[in-house]
Amino acid sequence: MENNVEDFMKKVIEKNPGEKEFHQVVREVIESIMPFIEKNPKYKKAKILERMVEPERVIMFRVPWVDDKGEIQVNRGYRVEFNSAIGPYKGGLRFHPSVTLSGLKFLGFEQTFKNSLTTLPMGGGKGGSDFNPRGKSDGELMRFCQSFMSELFRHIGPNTDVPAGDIGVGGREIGYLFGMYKKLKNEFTGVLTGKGRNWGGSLIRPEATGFGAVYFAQELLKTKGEDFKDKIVTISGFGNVAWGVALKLDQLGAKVVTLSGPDGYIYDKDGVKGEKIDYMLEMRASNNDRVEDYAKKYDVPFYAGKKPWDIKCDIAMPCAIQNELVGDDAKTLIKNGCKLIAEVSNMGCTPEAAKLATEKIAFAPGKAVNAGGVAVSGLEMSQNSMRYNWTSEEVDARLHQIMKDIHEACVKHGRISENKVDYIKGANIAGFVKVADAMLDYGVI
Ligand code: 2IT
Repeated sequence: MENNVEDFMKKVIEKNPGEKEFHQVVREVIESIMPFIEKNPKYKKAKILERMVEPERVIMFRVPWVDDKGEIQVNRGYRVEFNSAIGPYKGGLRFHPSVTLSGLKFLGFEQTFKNSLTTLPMGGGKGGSDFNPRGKSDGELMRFCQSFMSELFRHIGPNTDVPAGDIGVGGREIGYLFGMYKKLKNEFTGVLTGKGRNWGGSLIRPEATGFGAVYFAQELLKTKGEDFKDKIVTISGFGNVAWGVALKLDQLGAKVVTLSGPDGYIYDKDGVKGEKIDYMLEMRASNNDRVEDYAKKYDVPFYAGKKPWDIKCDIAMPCAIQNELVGDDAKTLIKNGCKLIAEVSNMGCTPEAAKLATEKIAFAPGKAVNAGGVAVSGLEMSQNSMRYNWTSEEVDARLHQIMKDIHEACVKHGRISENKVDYIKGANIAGFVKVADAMLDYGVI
């Protein structure tokens, strides 16, 4: 088995040199799926894994735009259309200076499994640009988005590829992107999700990733006879995802004591609640990309250049970016009595951190925990197709049920003993089967 994983990885590394994040995510998936494949030779014979690690299509393009000083800037745009076996490519757009092809291939691969887990008919894709929104004016953001869409529009469509937001892309950016698409195509369709309420967006989509993550963690806690009441939770990030998590945790009586940004983290021992949660939206809209403003406004300690994982907590929920919680952080959390690491960011934990948490406490992987965001995107697509809007109660109830179903699927495929579930294994196998079976049905294509 070990050999099979190593042989497989050797080929993936040779074929995709230097793509570190992509190698990392493929290894994580392959390690849990290989034993399953060995037991089910039909997948092996059809070379399903070999086919799944190759994106169906990669689009890379120039994005020129003019800044406020009249200077021309050139960024690179991407869309990785990874897998359309069970539906149109679906996944967010990330605008962040760290964006590379490797990073988007990791995210697109991960998205394929995540979207399959949601139970909705969506394939996997991801895109974005190395554009840095920090410090940009509204006009600059708009011109960048318009230039980006003036190329992307010819590759996407409501039945082909449906992008959404991710880091650096929220409601405002989706507005600029959708406006340009609509103009170029002369069509009003659900080609993007995360749209504004008045032009085809779904209620609860802004909250969905965070709410879904908390619903998933709630299910996991339930298996241990626990709930969120009076729990101390450390979270990282301060953007849309962290906001939704903080909002739902506050409703459930937990106390969120940290937020973080690229500048460091804040520690609020009284809890991030009430208007402090609304203030997170202001920080995001300011384009300053820092949390120190929170510390100044609410007079709480700020730790420059640090991550919040040395604060004592019951539950840790990383909500920022990949590999933000490493092995040593996991050790500190476990030593301080943390009982669960629920990864909300995509691949937020390094393999060492995820393994430690799985063995010693409990761990839930991002592709299951954060699937609520794309799940409500799927519900937005359904509403757009029907030309109808559901109430927030209806969308929230559907989201809640989907997260319960994802948790159940993880338990079904990931149970390793009477009181232990390997959620990484469970999520990977559950996500794989649906996509793989569809690929078998299509033949070699
Ligand atoms: O990582 C993710 O699942 C997202 N950024 C959301 C994707 C979507 O299509 O809503």
